[in-house]
Amino acid sequence: MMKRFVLLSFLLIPVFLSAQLINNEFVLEYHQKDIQQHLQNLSGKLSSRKASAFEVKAFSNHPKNEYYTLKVDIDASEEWYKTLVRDKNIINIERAAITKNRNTRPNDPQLASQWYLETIKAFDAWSITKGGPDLNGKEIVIAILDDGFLTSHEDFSDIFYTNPGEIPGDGIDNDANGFIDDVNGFNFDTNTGTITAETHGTQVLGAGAAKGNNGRGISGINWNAKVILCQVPLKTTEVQKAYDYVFKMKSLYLDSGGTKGANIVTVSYSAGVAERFGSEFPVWCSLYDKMGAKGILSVGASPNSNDNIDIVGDVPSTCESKYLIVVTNSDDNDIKVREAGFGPKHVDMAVPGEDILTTNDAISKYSLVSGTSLSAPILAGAISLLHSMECASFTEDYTNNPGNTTLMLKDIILNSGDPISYRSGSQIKPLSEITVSGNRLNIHNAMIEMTKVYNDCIIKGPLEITSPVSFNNESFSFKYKTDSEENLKIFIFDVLGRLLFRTEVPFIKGQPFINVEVPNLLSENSKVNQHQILFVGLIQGKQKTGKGFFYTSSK
Ligand SMILES: [Ca+2]
Ligand SMILES: [Ca+2]
Ligand SMILES: [Ca+2]
Repeated sequence: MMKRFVLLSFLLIPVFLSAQLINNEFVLEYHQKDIQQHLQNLSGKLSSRKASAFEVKAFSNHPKNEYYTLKVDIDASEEWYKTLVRDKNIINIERAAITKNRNTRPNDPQLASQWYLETIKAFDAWSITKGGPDLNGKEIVIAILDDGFLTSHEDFSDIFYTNPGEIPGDGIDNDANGFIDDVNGFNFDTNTGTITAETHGTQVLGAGAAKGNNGRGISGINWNAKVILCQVPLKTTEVQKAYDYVFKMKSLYLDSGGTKGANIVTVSYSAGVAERFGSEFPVWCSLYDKMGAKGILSVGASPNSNDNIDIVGDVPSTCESKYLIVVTNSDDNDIKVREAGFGPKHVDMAVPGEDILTTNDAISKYSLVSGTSLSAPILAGAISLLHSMECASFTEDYTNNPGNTTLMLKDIILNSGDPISYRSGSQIKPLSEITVSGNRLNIHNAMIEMTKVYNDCIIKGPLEITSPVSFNNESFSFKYKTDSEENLKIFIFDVLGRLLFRTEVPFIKGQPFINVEVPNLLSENSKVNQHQILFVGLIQGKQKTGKGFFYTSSK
């Protein structure tokens, strides 16, 4: 009995001594309506005289919201906590905590370059898609949670999601989603739609989503990303409110058939609570599953310290959700940066985060910075880019079965990366020893893997006929690839170069083949024999290609 007591005390001491936890603030998950009355009843049973002084608030204005924040008197906080943990009516309870931004260490701006774009094969990926809407023309949205964003930065032109149902600045929640004036997102610090500038968030935002090909600054991974901004103070309660908002906006989007809310496919957060475990934050961790079931793949940054987080802890890195990818930081030698977290159970992969040129404050505009903070949004940008691929069956699967399709996408991203290394003393060892996949992100490889899972994906490139030409008396068809959207001119020649047929068809986005009806034309053409070699020629703008095929008339 004594032994048990000693062990328990030992386990509890660090929890109560921690500076990160806010001992008298809690997040509760509760399914019944009148939590005020329930807590009132509980407080009457507590021995502390100060137990009756408590303040409970729903996360947002929804009448049946299942998340609440609870503040109690500090002297009664231990008794409250023990009672609430035992209370079967409370589904989950956690203490609030202070979060800390993952570092972005400034570096010498003279070294400025976007070296990592070649490493993660972004240029090859951009030959397939540069981002933009999905095949149904629906916007693809990245949610970013951070401390603030310089929205007026020159390289953020046209990158922000705009809530179609919200009128800015009128103090009214026009779309009745529970958030007043949430036009480009929401400020969870001030409870307004006004986003204000902070350096960390501005650096994170640019790495993932700076505007590409606009003649300014840098390029994010997705040239045409739409970002929904969630400004969060360094406190877990507000972080969870922001995740809950992301969940609600995606749910609204799905429930309204795309007319309300936002088509959020990924959410990135580059901060957390170090040396804590997901089991201490059950409400927070459960949000990743809730978002994941709706099709949101979350990205988290491991700490900027050479720690095994499986052992020392980190939140959200140690949340056990399948829908969360936790990244560590790799450098231009493809080696894990020493000051970056690892963990064979909880750190999934490496993404470059060292010496990253990104957007900065209004004075310096751009800056070279380092840290897992940059790795996370780079991955989020890559996830959104994969959603922009022209893969009809992927887009259909994602619409009909968002949760499973998101898990499939996660598998592709983890497994298509390139294996890299880490330093252990003077030795170089495989990263697979200390992370889940052992890989560093390779976006182009991920796209190639997508085409294997979904065989209707369109790989863009110079004009080329990519399949044999099939032919019968009525029509001919072939698969092709192109990087242009101009009309396609199609010609059929015989071996002597005589033109037998010509037509012009519009380029159709998302259709990787051409099928041309030629009723009676060839069979009535005296030049066409029953069996002969013909050639199809394809011209689009200044590009030309062609292919021979063996024609056999059925007559
Ligand atoms: Ca609103
Ligand atoms: Ca409004
Ligand atoms: Ca740019």
